[in-house]
Amino acid sequence: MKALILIDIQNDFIPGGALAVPGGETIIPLVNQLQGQFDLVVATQDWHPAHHKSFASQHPGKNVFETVDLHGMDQVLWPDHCVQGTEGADFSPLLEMNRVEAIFRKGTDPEIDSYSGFFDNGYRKSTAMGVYLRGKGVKEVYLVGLAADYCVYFTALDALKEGFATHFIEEATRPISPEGFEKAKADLASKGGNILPVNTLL
Ligand code: VGL
Ligand code: ZN
Repeated sequence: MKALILIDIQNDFIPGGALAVPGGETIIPLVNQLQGQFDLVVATQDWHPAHHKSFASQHPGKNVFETVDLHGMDQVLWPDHCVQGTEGADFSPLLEMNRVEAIFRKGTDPEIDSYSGFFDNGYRKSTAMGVYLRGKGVKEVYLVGLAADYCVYFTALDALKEGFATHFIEEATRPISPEGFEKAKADLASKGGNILPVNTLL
């Protein structure tokens, strides 16, 4: 069984949103087209309470994109984004959601960030996405969505750790930073991930 995981394709990560990924909207037609090739489609949703500690607004005197220490871990400070119940946290209206069988929400604990769809950044809690996918007989996961150098990358790392054959579909993701994208791809490839050009699937 092969699963397609749609990562954080939410209004705030698309131009016009609070933490827009350049060109983020351009992946959506491709993501919609790819869904038909998979046995199972699931999605993750960044879903923060209003005063989440990953927000620069919660650290007086600090700026967006600075790094601080948060409970012993490095934390990049983000603009307020994907606040629970807001339009920014909604999936893009352009994204086909009918085939999505489950949605895994993350970033709900105000004290810790969560880039991966499997665990928070400190591995304190699981979303149970791994258990769910195994329960469905999934052996291979294909990752698409936003942002390539944060949530897609960290989800891919955990997918590898969880024992899934892991494919990162290059053209169906966009990064916050181009350097971050190159580093993420090199690191994933070195750890056994497959950087897959989309034309092999179409
Ligand atoms: C993300 C930064 C903060 C992402 C989420 O979806 O890549 N990045 N929260
Ligand atoms: Zn977030």
